[in-house]
Amino acid sequence: MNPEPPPAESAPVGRRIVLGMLGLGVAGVAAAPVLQRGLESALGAAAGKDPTGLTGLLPNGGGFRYYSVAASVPHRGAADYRLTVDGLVDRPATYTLDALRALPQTRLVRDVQCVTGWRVPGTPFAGVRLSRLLDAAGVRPGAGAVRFTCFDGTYTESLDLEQARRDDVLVALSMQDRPVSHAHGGPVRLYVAPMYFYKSAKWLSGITVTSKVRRGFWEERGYDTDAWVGRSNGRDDHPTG
Ligand SMILES: Nc1nc2c(c(=O)[nH]1)N[C@H]1C(S)=C(S)[C@@H](COP(=O)(O)O)O[C@H]1N2
Ligand SMILES: [Mo]
Repeated sequence: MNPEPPPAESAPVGRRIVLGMLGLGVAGVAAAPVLQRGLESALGAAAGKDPTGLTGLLPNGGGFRYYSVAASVPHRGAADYRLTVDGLVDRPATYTLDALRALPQTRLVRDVQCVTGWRVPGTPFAGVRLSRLLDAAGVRPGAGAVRFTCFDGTYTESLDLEQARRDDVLVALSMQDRPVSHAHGGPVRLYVAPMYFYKSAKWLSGITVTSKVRRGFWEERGYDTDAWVGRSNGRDDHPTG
């Protein structure tokens, strides 16, 4: 599948991610636009052959772009999906998809904002509040953060406990009022409404309560763990909203 050339305002999508993938990490992210533009032509060929589909536009995505740092991701559904909650908790648990569906669902409609500039206004997400799962597990004293792992085998994310307990942080089962598709991280993804979309880990399979924040995939590569939209280094050199 050949990714379409991205629209002009989001051309940096491939560039920034490729910088990260090449291990330039913090240096790459923090680099002046001039440096990035210089590198862009050098990286153009690599971006065009990007095996992860990082630069792909979702066919029916309604403005969303497909992101995966893993080259391929297994499909999971009601029969084989599991979400584990463990770490510094009194009652570790494993949820099936049906078990998550049986819990009270919360629906939020907010704007989605990626650090690379694209934005999708008014997107409905619904699912179980993360705080509910944490309460069910019984967070132990001394816990300070939550680490998220994914069944793509690669991506990780994190929140401190106060952020994780917010009402607008969901373990999402639906997006755009449909079950979360595989491409969007289904059957279950995290949705952290007030933060840049990289916090919203796709293909969520693990929630581990930890003592301290352990940086996630993009955070290891220079992006803020406290990724409040408009109030973190996720705001790049070409904001669109
Ligand atoms: N597992 C996983 N989750 C992920 C990512 C990823 O590469 N892998 N990319 C993040 C980024 S940078 C964005 S913008 C969104 C993209 O979500 P979408 O593919 O549904 O548009 O997922 C976030 N969650
Ligand atoms: Mo993103």
